Amino acid sequence: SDGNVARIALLGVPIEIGASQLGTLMGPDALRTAGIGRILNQLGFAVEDHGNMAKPGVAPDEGPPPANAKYYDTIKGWIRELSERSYSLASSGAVPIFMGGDHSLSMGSVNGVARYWHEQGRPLFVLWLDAHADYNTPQTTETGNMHGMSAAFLCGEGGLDGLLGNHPRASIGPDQLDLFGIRSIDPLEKQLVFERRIAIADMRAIDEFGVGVLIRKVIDRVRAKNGVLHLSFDVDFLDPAVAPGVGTTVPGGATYREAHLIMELLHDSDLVRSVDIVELNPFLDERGRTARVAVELIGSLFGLQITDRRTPSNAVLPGN
Ligand code: NNH
Ligand code: MN
Ligand code: MN
Ligand code: MN
Repeated sequence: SDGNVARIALLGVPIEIGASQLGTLMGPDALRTAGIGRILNQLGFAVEDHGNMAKPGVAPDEGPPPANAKYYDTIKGWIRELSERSYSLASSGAVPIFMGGDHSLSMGSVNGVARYWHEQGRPLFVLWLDAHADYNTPQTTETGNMHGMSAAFLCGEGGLDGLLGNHPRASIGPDQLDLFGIRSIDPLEKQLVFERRIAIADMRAIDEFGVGVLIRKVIDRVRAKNGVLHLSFDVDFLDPAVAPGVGTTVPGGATYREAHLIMELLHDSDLVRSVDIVELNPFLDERGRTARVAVELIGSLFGLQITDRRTPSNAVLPGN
């Protein structure tokens, strides 16, 4: 062996209170049971499992939390600690996989890796595979659930400004986010996303152009800026028929093969340096199906191929 095997660091982040339904705290262990470590090992990676983060202690009292942000004080405890863990895992040279847990965790995981890549002088782009835009602020949300606010927070939107306390905030620009697979968006959230000119491939665009063309556009944009890519994979991106084990299923999602093709193209791009897998709710799953699909997709993302021959890329992109 070459002594320089790529390392993947697994970290479980069992947050559940950012979501509307309880149960995502079981996500990390379901992914382990479904074989996330084994499949990565078989692909030749050195896999280090850092276990699950412990529930943070009582957060310091910093005055009244913002309105319309449920469990703000508890979530701020998770996010501050996770941001530090994420920064040090990225600094160690490993590819971290953050196993959720609900999507509020991305406020910490992405903040940490963004801070690291900023120091390296490479912009971090974020691909948000999700049925939802997660671009709410406390001013626009209809539910107060913080898992619906993480993308907005990461792009520097106001309203949760004290969340990180004195931990560094490393926001990305709104032009470094790609929302992909979207089919549910709240009215004020929609307005904000359009004002910020966030790139969106909604399900209508996916139906019309296909994921191959649209993912290549994402990849080209990252390459053009010498950036790296964080994949934030909300399993409700998938159609509920493929992935029933989520609290917020929305009909009309990605098929099994569309999702695999995305992962295969991302693997070939060699740009992905960190990953979130979020919103898996084993309490709602059917005989482990959703956990298994998520692990199979991680396999494709890290190089599992149908044949060992590389597919020639001859796609012509619209507008290129
Ligand atoms: N937009 C809704 C909200 O803010 C739903 C968010 N739910 C998600 N996001 N599952 O991925 O509450
Ligand atoms: Mn989400
Ligand atoms: Mn979602
Ligand atoms: Mn590879």
